[in-house]
This record gives sequence, structure tokens and C-alpha cells, in this order.
Amino acid sequence: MSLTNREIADIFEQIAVMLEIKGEIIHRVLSYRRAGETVRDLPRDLRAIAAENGLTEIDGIGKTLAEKITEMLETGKLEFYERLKGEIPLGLVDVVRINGVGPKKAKLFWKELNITSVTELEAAARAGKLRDLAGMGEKSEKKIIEGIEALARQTGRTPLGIALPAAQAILDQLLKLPGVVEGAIAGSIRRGRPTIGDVDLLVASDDAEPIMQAFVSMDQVGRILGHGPTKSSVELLNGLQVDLRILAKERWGTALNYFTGSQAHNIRMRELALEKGLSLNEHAFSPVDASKNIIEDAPKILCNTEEKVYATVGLPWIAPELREDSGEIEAAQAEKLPNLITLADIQADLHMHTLWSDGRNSVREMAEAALERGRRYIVITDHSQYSAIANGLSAERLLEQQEEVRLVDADMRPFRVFHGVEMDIRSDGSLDYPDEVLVQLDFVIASLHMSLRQERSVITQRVLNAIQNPHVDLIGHPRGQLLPDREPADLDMDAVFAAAQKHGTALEINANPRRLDLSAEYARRAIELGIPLAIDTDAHAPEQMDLLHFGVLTARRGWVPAASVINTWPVEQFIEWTKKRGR
Ligand code: DGT
Ligand code: CA
Ligand code: CA
Ligand code: ZN
Repeated sequence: MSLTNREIADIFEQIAVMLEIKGEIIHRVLSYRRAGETVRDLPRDLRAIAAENGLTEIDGIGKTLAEKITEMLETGKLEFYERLKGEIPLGLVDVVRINGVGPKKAKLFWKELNITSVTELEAAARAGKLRDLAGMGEKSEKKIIEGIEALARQTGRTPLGIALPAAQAILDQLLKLPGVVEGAIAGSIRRGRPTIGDVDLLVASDDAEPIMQAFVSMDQVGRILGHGPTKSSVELLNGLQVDLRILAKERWGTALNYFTGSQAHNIRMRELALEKGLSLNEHAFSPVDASKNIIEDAPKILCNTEEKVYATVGLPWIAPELREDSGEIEAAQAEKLPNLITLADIQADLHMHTLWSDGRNSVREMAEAALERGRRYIVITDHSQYSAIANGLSAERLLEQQEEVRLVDADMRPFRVFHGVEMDIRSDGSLDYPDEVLVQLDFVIASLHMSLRQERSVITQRVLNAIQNPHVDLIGHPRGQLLPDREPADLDMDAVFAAAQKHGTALEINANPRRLDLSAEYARRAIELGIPLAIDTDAHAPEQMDLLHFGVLTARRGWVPAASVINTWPVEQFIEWTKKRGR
């Protein structure tokens, strides 16, 4: 029983934590942690690499770690790991995952109270037994309970930013195979959900067998979960599950519609079909009798396109991002589907960083990268001084930067480079620059980066302070969530929306797939209130500008039309908008 890359990565990462609890030197801990990360992200099967004697050529894998990998591949076990588990209870590895519990605390709980699992720790915390330990108190005890609750809410879902490229890479391989006439990513990825349970792929072909064989034999496959003639499931080396279905192209529309979901949308579609005397499943429409039984000898209706599926139930085609049964059926019936924004509508990127703070490129390099990608104008928005770890700019350096921005702008016309900033909203609620500085900028983003766990009234007031300042144009990544599992700040979003509406301040959909913040649901509420949005990449390097489509996907899920998004506007309209806002 050989182990997969993911299982080996898990073991290395568990060893790192156990060594840390044991008090081992940090170098040793880090070498296991790094090895775990490397193996987890490895694009090839360790078995194949080992067969070529190539393990030590992997970055961060020396002779000792290579021997350990070989042992696991050959025996399915690791002696060192088994011994370690005898010294340090494995349950402590989960205890360390709790926010606010490090290896030192875990060891303290274990040695003092014999706690070896999250369950035991929770019981002790709720019984008030932790507060009397050295370095603990009532407050830190309460924090631990909150941390355990947050851990329980974690989902095990994969961020869209990881799942979509992985799915696309597999689909591209499949599309190159002979006999493949059509292929698509379906499921939650096609709907643009920010996190993904598993990947659903569809291929149309009359000769499924060799395609299935090629699919289960791909390099990225860690393990085959099911292998049938028309349906297979595999687990990739990174742990992601991928389902592939192969069908005849005559049924492409019905299948694509069914496997795109959502399940709730599908249920509505089946109800509409029944109203027309038809039963709908993933294969076809079948006529039914008065008691809703399929009439066996009546001809079925096959649909080779989704348009035909929707037309059969009397609807126009509905964009996948809307298919959540959240009003899209009713809107389609009333011919009131939104005119959704597309990637081509985007004219500008209003949020990016350079070498002046924590970006990796110069102002000019970022401008040229944006121009290459078809943008017509950008705003340079480095961090402000409060973000010391991000090398944030003092007012003095900010104005020094302005000279460089003006030079690049003059050079690159008609492409425009504006000067802005991503200003911190400090923990005490004050803004990081005085108004005299802000008036000199073309565009001001205000963002929360620090003290995100403040209580609701406090953190909400911080955002309101920024919205109310006439020099602040946009609130960056408003809720501060990180996908898949870092919870957003506890903001009173009704208050935030009311203030943004009153002051005309724009809210960001941060396109970075770790953020997607605002989420689709909040974006939809924002546009209903007439609040302007901006879709920005927050790029710290040119290639991150290519993540823009994730923001557009999120906006589409939020029913957002182009006109509501300020960076779809021509540059004159954008300038006019910022001027009207008091500068
Ligand atoms: P996920 O994978 O959790 O991110 O979400 P989905 O939506 O991709 O769900 P998944 O992979 O279980 O199934 C893909 C689609 O197939 C789903 O969106 C709708 C359809 N589907 C699957 N099972 C059912 C079912 O039992 N009833 C209906 N109506 N549709 C289903
Ligand atoms: Ca899925
Ligand atoms: Ca699935
Ligand atoms: Zn930023």
C-alpha cells in the first residue's frame, strides 16, 4: 500500500508540528514543513520521480527526506513518524490549528491537564479550567473557544483560484484527444462559486473508452476513485476530486445544463418541464401522461445546446453564474435578466502595488503590463505608512512617488497612469493621512488590514469613518475575508451600505481569488442600492493582473451590469466622477 503525494505531505506537516511541540530546533521543523508544502504542490507523482531516482533533485528534499519518502512509497509507513506519535499525541496537531494556540500552549495543556485533542480542550475551556494556567486568563480562554468554533466551521472546500486552473489544465488535455468534439467545465466552477467541492468535467464523443483511459492515466492523478465507461472519478495529487462524464453530442445541452446545476436551479427546471408535460433528466425531455409517468413509446426530445433546453421550457438562456434559484427563473420569465458585465467591459485597474511598497515591479513596468493586457488606464495605489510590514509610504515618500507616476503618465499617453494610494484605516478608526495629503491624489482607496477581529460596533465605525471622508473614493476588500476559511470581519454591512449609498463611495470586488471580496451576494445588494463598484486585481506583480476574470465572475454571480462598475467607464467619465467627489 503505497502512499499518495497528499498523504506524504500530510505526514511531513504533522511531523513538523510534533517536532515543534517537542521543542526541536526550528531548522528541523522548517525543513519538514517546507517538504510538506513542496510535495503537496508537486505536479508529478512521487512514485514516478522515485522510479527515476530523482527525489533529491526536488527543491528542499535532501538525502534524509528522500529516504523517508522512499520508505513511505515502499512500505506505506514511516518508522520515524510512528515513533514520534508514541511521544507526542497526534491530536495535538489539530489543537495547534486552533487560532490563538501555538505549540507552546498545546504542550502546556497537554502537560498540565493531559489534553490530547480539540474535543478535550474545548471541554476544559468551557469548564473554565484553562484560565488558571500560566500565561492564560479568562480572555484567552474565551478566545480559544471562539477559535475552536471557527475551526469547526472550516469547510474543506478548495478555492476557485486553485480549482479553476487545475480543471482547465485537464480539460485542455482532454480536448486534444482524438474523437473529442466538445468539452466543458460544469458544476460549481462554471457557476463561479468562490470555493469548490469537486470538479465536474463533461466531454462529448462517440468513442468514450479511450478518452476515459487517458483521463485516469493522466500525470496529475493520484488515485482512481471510480472507472466506468461513461463516468470516472479521480483524486488529483493535490487532493482535488475530478469527475468526468462522456456523452453523445446530441445530448450535450441537457447534460451540460444538468451538471452545471445548481441543484436548486435544476429542480426549478424540472418543475417548468412538468408544467409542459415533460420529464427532464440529464439525458433528455420525455413526454409524461396526466399522472406524470413517462410515456414509454413517445419520442424523447434531445437537446444538443443549452439554448434548446431553456427554449423547451419557454425561457431564454440563463447565464451559469445566475443559476442558484435566487430569482433568475422569475427574471427570465419576465424577460428581465440582467445585462451582465463581461471581461471585455473592463477598461482599467484601480488597485495595484509597486516596488514603492510591497509590489515586485516599478510603476512603469506595472503600467506597461496593464497596457499589454488591454487596459486603458490604471491607478498606482501603494500601501500607506501604517502598514509597516508592507513597507507603507510616509506622506513624504507618497508625494515623491507622485513625481515618478506623473512622468510615466506623460510618457505613455493616451494610456493614463493616475496616482492614488491604498490607505490604512488604523485600528483606532483614524485614517492614515490627513486631508491635505489626500487632496493631492487622483484616487484614494481605504482598506482595513489590521485588527480585523475587533467587535462589530468598533470595526464598523472604522469603515464608516473612511466612507464619510469626501476624499476616500473606494473601500478596498471591504470585509477582509480570505478564502477558503478566514472569516470576514464582523461588520454591520447594512450600516456600511447605507453610508456608501449616502456618500456615493464605491466598494471593491477584489478579484484576487483568495479574496473575492465583496462576495457576489454583497455585490448584488450594493448595486440594488445604486452603490458604485470597482473590480480590481490588487496586483503586486504583472501576472496577477491576469486574475481579473475571477472578479468579473464574482460580479456576474452578483447580477452586476457593466454600468455599475466604475472601471468599465471611459477615462473621461472616471475623472469626472472623482472630481465630483470633492477634488
Ligand atoms: P460543489 O461540487 O459542492 O462545489 O457543487 P456542485 O454544484 O458542483 O455540485 P456537484 O459536484 O455535487 O454536482 C454537480 C451538479 O450536478 C450540481 O450542481 C447539480 C447536478 N446534480 C448532482 N446531483 C444532483 C441531484 O441529486 N439532483 C439534482 N437536481 N441535480 C444534481
Ligand atoms: Ca462539483
Ligand atoms: Ca461532482
Ligand atoms: Zn492592495
